[in-house]
Amino acid sequence: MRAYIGLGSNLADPIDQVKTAIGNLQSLPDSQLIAWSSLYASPPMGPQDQPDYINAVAEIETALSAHQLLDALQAIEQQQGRIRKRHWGERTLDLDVLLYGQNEIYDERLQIPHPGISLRAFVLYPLAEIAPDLKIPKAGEIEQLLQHCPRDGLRKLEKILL
Ligand code: A4P
Ligand code: MG
Repeated sequence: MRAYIGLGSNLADPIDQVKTAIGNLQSLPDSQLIAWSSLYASPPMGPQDQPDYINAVAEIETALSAHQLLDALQAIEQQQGRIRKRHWGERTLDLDVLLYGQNEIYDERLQIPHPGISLRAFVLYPLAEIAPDLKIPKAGEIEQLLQHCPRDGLRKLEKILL
């Protein structure tokens, strides 16, 4: 299954956190890292008294189920010293399953497509960088979504070399 992972960090050297996490995605079981976006910086969504975020999006091909993938991503969050302070607040590393093929999953552990995708510039722009022709279940063509999503201070940084 083709899946897209959103990465975000605003604590403990966020650029390094996101680079390390993309490296860790290379070691996911039964999966292959296909592509990853540039890094992006943006002001925080939510409480404003927290540092700016670094975000990126990665594309994988995986034989894991969506729930196995979530388990593996949460293990990476733990391994990188997961700190969460408050809702929409600062964190060392957040890994979200944005899309799992064209599947729609809504249960107590997973909401896919991730509900924030179509409104969050820090998800949509990096996602469009690596998948410009993507169609998002329920939301539509990514190109259309981008046209209705202001950049909100989003800045494209470097492309990471692994
Ligand atoms: N969960 C449900 N669906 C999913 C999914 N598709 N992918 C559940 C991953 N997890 C999913 O996660 C809580 C639970 O969500 C998980 O146990 C899983 O079962 P969490 O990471 O602890 O918390 P959260 O819901 O991600 O945190 P929160 O506080 O709701 O924040 P968001 O929505 O992730 O946003 N500003 C900028 N500029 N950039 C950012 O990346 N991120 C946040 C956090 C706030 N502001 C930001 C950014
Ligand atoms: Mg999350």
